[in-house]
Amino acid sequence: MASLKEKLAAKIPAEVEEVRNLIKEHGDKVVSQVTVKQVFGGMRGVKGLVCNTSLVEPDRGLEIRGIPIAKLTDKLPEEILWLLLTGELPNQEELASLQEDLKIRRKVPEYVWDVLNAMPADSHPMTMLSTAVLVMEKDSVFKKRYQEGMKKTEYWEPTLEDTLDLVARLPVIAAAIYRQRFNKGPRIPSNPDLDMGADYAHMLGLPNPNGELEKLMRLYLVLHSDHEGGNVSAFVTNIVGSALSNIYYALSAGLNGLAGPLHGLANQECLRWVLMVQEKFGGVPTDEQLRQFAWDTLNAGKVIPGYGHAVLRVTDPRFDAFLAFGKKYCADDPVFQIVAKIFDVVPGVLKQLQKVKDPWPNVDAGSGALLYHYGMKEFDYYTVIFGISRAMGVCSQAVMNRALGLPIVRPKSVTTDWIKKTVGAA
Ligand code: CMX
Repeated sequence: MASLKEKLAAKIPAEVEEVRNLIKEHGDKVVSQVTVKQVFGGMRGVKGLVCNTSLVEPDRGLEIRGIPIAKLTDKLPEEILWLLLTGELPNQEELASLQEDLKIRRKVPEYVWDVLNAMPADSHPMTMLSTAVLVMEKDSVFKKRYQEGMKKTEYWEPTLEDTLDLVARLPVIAAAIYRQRFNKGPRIPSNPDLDMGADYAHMLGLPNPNGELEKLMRLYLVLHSDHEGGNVSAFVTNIVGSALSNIYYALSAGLNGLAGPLHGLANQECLRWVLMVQEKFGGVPTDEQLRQFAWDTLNAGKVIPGYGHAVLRVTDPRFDAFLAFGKKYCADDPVFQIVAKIFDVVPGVLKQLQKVKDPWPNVDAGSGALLYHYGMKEFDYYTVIFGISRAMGVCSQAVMNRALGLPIVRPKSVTTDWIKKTVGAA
């Protein structure tokens, strides 16, 4: 049975060869053009990056290594990690070997706790997560091997080592942040008999009725794991990593991007909005009340969190998966019922705005209500769960980028004057 590293070592040479030949034979062919609107519009739609771990098509949503996310919702996060890296789902033996490896790596260095304890008590949980990741940089295997002078073709190996250390430790760190930041009592030690999602649920210390919280955590970690290469967290991790900064530096930077309200923080903002609805109407509102509330939000110059997307033009299949979970396990919960009603009403409102290209819910629209249902009422924390999941995708991308020997990223910027001259504007 091959370990993850052996499996990758066997696959990488062919991928490197494929890309080398592609560049040699077709290197000068055009795959994308850039308009002035795109230059000023966040490069939307410009094809200038490679990401083989996943793809997001506007009309289909996330596919991990060619498999639609809807077909992966019963998988474990560890299986998704293997899939992201190798392009295949693991067999039982491979999964067992990866889980064993991750369990050994779960031990968090003591200095991480010292740093977290020294932070201001009201620090945002995402700041705590990003800091904890950054402080572990001193133990990076990549950094050590680079200083010793390794060959470029070996870069991916210590990046994989760092990735596995990080992925294994992040749930432990994230659970500790939850307990420290929200005065939930001492840290709960990891249970080596549990898989990643179940162990995370266990370390949070929240009720786990009929094992539902651990089911939710597994699903959560699977759904947020990757979303191709151009979203803020993936892009930032990629750019920082391309300078050969180790993955701790790169992931910490990516997490800082995830902490923005237009990206990962939208899930905490979304639940805030749902609870405002609940408070204002004393429960589930009528369609008309909700429509008016949505308009009030928009007229106040705010976005409706959890709706819209830079790439998607259909309901996010990850939202569908959360909705299905809610219908199965907590259909009677009024907060979940409001989420379902928002899905009925808000797309119609956003369509009327016309400028919104995607009126449909994204992943952040439904997840918060489920966490809330299982007793996690501290919505400032929600993006942390997104972060530990997203780490699997962006770190896998980093391993592949190093395997392919991709260079430092350095697109060209121009001035507004240059653009004016180039397009013949007055
Ligand atoms: N509510 C109100 N207005 C919205 C909107 C929403 N949910 N979604 C888009 N718009 C507005 C934009 O703000 C923009 O307005 P201006 O031209 O006045 O600036 C206009 O519609 C066009 O935007 P777009 O091309 O449809 O969307 P973008 O690619 O620029 O932005 C996104 C995408 C996600 C930032 C945006 O839809 C948004 O702000 N949504 C709410 C926040 C959110 O849910 N973010 C999470 C996304 C998923 C994730 O990364 O985690």
